[in-house]
Amino acid sequence: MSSQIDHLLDENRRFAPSAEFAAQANGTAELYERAAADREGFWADQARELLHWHTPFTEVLDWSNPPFAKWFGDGELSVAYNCLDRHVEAGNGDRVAILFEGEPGDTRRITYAELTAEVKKAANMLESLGIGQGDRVAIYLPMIPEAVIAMLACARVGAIHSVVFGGFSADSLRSRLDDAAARLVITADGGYRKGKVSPLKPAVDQALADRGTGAQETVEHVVVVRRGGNDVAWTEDRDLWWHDLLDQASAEHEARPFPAENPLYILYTSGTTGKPKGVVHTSGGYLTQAVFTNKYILDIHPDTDVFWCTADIGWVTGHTYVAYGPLALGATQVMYEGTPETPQPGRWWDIVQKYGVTILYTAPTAIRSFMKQGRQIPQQYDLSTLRLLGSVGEPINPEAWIWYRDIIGGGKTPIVDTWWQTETGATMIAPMPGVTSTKPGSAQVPLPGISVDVVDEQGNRVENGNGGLLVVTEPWPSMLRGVWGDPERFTETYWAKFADQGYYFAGDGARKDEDGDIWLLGRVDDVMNVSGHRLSTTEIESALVAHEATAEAAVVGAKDDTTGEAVVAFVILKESYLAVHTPEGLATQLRVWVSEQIGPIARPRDIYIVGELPKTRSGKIMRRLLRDVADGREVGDTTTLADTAVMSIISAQVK
Ligand code: 7RM
Repeated sequence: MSSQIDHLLDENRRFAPSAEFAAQANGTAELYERAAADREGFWADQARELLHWHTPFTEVLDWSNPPFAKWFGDGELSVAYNCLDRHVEAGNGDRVAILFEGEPGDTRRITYAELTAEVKKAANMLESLGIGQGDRVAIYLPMIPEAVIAMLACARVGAIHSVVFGGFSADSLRSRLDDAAARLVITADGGYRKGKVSPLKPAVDQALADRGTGAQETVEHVVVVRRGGNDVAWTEDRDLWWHDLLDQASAEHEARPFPAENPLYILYTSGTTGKPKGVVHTSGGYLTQAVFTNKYILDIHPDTDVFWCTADIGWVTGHTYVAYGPLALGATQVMYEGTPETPQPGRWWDIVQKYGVTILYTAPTAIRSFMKQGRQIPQQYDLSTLRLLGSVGEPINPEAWIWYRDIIGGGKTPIVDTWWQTETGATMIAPMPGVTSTKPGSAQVPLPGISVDVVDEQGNRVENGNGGLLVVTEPWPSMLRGVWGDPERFTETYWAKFADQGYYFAGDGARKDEDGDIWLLGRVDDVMNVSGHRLSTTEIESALVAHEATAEAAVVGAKDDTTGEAVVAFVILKESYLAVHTPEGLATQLRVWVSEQIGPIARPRDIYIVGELPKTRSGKIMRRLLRDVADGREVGDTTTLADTAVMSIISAQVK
């Protein structure tokens, strides 16, 4: 089978950085030169410059037993000290670390001194419960400061946290608790979502209910943060209030160093099939790349910027760009608990205006949903403080990119499209703002010190202008160190496909353009084969979104007697178009449009106009479920969907 993916869509717009932006940017072209001259030396320099080491390392990379890497292996550091104490010791204790905005409108300003004190108390609390190095702690919390405090407290005592999305069901929680053999669960009496308190504790109770199963055996305590204020069922001796424990805990706690390779966290990724994989990240290398990318790709200046990454802490983006990276850098950041449309559709822009946010980092799914509502909503707010915008999680279609820059960024902000994965731990491919001229829709270039390529099925590099499979060709500091409890699955999933070359297989399709810039084309599993042509979901979706009536689109390959697979599109229309056009008329228009834009081969056989698309909590479209609908099969596992009702609505609509 050929891995060549046909290329259909050309995008020729270019945006050079302004002289003003380039003059103040952290990043410089020289970083690329330094890294190219000595990759490992470059990362060693970054680790020394950006972090405090209790015991300096002498070894940089140990790759003697691939794919099991060790970075800075004989060094020792405290991740929590790097994120907290050192800023206080440097005289920045009064700097605000977290500007918290609750969904109901309550606010908290937490300085570095205050955050450090809270984490010290929480670390003492963990130790009083017998939690120490290597123990697993599950965190099942809303987006409130306690989530970050709990993560950092685990890091401080050398325990391994496993954050589980607050939206996941009792079953998903249970399987994660079982797999990691968690000793402690930290949860809340609820969190605010869409104007209501959404409970969390009942799911924990249910996950621990069946006597004799794994989690029931290992979980000793459930610590409950009071947030929603609602009553909770209480299991005596097992359940404890967070505030009771913290009130009793001392605010003195020395940050002990741990080896650079001490595991920091497990984060479960569901993937498309099989049981969730517990991706393992460790300390020194992870934190190095986390800080590096916050500084040079997100261009955070800790003394002047107000950074806002909108990701939930249940997603890896919330680990690297809310909890660890910004805090290790000493930055000030906004943390928002609720949903974007509560209590009104302009809530995010209200927050940007209120706190003077300068850097916004969010996902294409959010941008497209704002496009759907229309520009008149953000235009009611003063967004002029924004100076840089970031995108993560999916390919950002050129139309959404341009809208983001024009409507949110006032036509002047650089946009950094950052490609990475739970497994990579931090950004791998992105333009460097102030250095790279950006191209709407392309993540463009690997970071300094990161080596990626696009190859065919045999692992041969493809020429510029061609598509294939994205690989990482050299180990990197924040790479996953394994799959929890399953080294074979680690090797099999990521390293077996290109074992001869020793490449990491990312599972994404990609193309290199004539300049060698990288365009992500979606998951390889989602690539369609229409009459022998391999078509990427991304390009057809981008063409659909480029039509003025379309807000969002998902494309899948459905079984077809004549062409093998046929393109089937699920499309959400902009609100203003729904009122004046019939769905049938628009579907016909869109089929013609795609044909004109990128060629008849990509013309959708069927277009379904829908109200919602099935998405994970981090906003990724679950095309696998749409494929089930398009093929007329029963819809598969929907447990990781943000809203499980969506699939029944779509199935009913299609029938
Ligand atoms: C950070 C994160 C990883 C998958 C990855 C891609 C897709 C992420 C981009 C992107 C195109 C991007 N971690 N992806 N970022 N595709 N351009 N800038 O999303 O583990 O949840 O997902 O997400 O398919 O493999 S993740």
